[in-house]
Amino acid sequence: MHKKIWLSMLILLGIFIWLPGVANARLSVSTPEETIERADLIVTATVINRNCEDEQRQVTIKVDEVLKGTCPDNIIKLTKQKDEEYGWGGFDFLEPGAKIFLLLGGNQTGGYWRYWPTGDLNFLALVADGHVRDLYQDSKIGINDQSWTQEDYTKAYDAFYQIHRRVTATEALDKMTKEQIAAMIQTQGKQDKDSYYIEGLSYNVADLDDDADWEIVAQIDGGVHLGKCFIFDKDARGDYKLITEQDWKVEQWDLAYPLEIDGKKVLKLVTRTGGTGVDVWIMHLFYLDQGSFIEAWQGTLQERSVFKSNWFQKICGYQVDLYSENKRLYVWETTIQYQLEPDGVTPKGEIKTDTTTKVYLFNGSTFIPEESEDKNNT
Ligand SMILES: [Ca+2]
Ligand SMILES: [Ca+2]
Repeated sequence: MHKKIWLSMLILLGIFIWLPGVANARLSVSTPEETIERADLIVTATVINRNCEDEQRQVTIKVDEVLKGTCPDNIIKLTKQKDEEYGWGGFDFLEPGAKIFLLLGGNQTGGYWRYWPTGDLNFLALVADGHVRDLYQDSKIGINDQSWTQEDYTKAYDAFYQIHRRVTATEALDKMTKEQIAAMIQTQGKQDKDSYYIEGLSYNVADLDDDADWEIVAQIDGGVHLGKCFIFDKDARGDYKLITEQDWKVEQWDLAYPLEIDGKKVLKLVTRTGGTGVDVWIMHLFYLDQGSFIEAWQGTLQERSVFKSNWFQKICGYQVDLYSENKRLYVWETTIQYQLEPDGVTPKGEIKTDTTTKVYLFNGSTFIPEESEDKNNT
């Protein structure tokens, strides 16, 4: 209530600012905290293009992070006509390539979103090294008896940024310890607490589901063919929850290049299994769906086995045709079989090879063999 009265006083009294060349100008400005509150949208962005003409300025930015509000557009254009009395105010953007912290107003009209700076001044600051650094084209603001300097704005904006920004993977990892991850596995895992081989634990963070949080991927190596893997996802309360525990010895998390399939971020994981004389590498395709782990497909990548004097080998390749209607997954499999000489290495007699191709279709959830799809349709 008190705040409301104060606000309306501001409007009545007007706001005096010190702007070069403009004495006691009346522009739309507010205190650092009020500017943050007034903004519909607060983002960090990269300046892509800047066009300054005599009477109009236009800047194009690419949104990097949304810190407040919802922003349906990745690319935003801001335009301002020159004001005869006040000139450009603070509408003077940086060179293309600059990283900025920007406070915006926005609304939807006629099916399109329109954006504009929050107020006439102090809506733009530079971002560097994970902090809001300097207010750009700053102006000292005086409202009644109080005044706010560039530092006041920068400090308030940086404080807001630190709370709402997405931390980098390195920063997220710095906040975790192996003991914490081990404790999470021991308390949430399906096995008995003391049966996990924690000495073999390693972990990393990755964005598996395109939300603002990092997911944790962890694995335990217990031997050539023995291991476990775990994925933790943050729940609505901000706590990490174990969403899958697999008896997989992970050889490779291939998380950097997801396949975009039906809006799902499908990732690759290679595991290894086997036993005496048998060594098998398996490819898994998986994704997270609303906090659930879904394995979309698994298949052999390589298999080698020696049984007495028989050598068996399987070599496979796969490729998803992302341009096909059902995101067809092609799998090529070549088998090689022969007898071994007594040295256990040299082939003896005929080498039998056979290559087959299998096709799978994505049914919206997993990859199923094409033949079963045909059966379903007839
Ligand atoms: Ca995520
Ligand atoms: Ca998540």
